[in-house]
Amino acid sequence: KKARIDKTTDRIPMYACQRSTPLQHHNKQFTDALEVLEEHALYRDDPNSEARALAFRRGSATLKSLPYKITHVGQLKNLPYIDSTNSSKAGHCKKIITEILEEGFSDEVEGVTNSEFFKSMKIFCGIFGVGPSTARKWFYDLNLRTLEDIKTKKLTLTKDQTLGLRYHEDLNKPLLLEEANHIAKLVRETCTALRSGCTVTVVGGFRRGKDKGHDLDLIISHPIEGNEEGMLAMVLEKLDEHFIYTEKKASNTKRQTSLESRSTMDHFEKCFSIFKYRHEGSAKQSQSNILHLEGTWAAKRVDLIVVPKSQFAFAVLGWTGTKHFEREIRRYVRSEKKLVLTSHGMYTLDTNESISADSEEEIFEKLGLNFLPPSERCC
Ligand code: DCP
Ligand code: MG
Repeated sequence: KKARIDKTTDRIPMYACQRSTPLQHHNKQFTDALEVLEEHALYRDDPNSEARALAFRRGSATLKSLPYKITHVGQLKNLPYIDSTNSSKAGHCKKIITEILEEGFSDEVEGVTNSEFFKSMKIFCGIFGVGPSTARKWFYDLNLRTLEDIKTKKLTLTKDQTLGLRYHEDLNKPLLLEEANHIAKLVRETCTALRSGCTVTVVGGFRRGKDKGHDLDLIISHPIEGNEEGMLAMVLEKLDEHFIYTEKKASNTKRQTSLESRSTMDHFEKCFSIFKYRHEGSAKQSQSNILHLEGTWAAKRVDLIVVPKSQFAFAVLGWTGTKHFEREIRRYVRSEKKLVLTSHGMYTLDTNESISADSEEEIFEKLGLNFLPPSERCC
């Protein structure tokens, strides 16, 4: 029944959603190199950069799924997106891996890593609110290079970017699992106190088993459809003193049902925020369970997403990631199943009929995929 889609070369399936990809794998030396080239491609602005970036990520994702370490070139034979007779992009991945196998490093990767462009873009894009196009403007048009340059130059900044600079040091330190659990607990207790039965689910990297991340992603829901409504405003008000910044996005349920707007961005009511995380021992917990902020604290990024029960399984799947896993499962669904998968649901490509599911397991099942737990989606 669970027919594997055998668009496979040898035994490694083509789509990352068809194979297990653990967090810890055997080929980090190669995947780190390929992901530098992916990142570099994403920083550049030419018509091919997106496709180039994707090709490096696909090659990297194949290597991450291998249950052994690559030690010689012969092992690259038939690997999806690495060994392909008709793709120059796969050839590029193979060339890099071969270089590393033979020389211990890749000239091209070293060159990129040490380039002024890459180094500055990495710094600029590491600022909350700054993306590649702003970063490129700063680099090329204004000749800026360092964080100091950004801080001293009188630039016109968005609200996000101003905060991104103000809390730069905090926001560029990884958010630790322990801290994430602390914040999740506070949000969960606040939500359930406001409305009994309310659920708060950790998604994103922490759900995949990472022990640190760039932010905490939380889905707020309720077992009774409709009871999630209004939760965001209430929880933000209740936890007001814990937030430095909140950027609310209204839900847009009208758009979600029309085919053309099913882009990668979802339409849930959500909030991108900067949370004021107080360090252990620096606060007293009062009886009302509100933490009193005293002493040292650090700014941490937290995303809250409000999801109605009927879309919950899809939202959890869509927000658990990785970004590449999401891209792959959606590509598989469209090409192999003639369906559309989003964080809101699943629909037939031709008639736009909705197919429901109550759990991630059920979604995989209905897609003819073997279930992959979050910890095996680390592509
Ligand atoms: N995601 C999505 N659409 C969005 C935002 C996110 O599909 N508009 C998905 C892909 C991500 C996950 O949600 O894997 C969470 O996004 P993050 O950017 O927080 O990524 P991670 O949590 O995977 O990594 P990190 O540890 O850096 O936070
Ligand atoms: Mg995250």
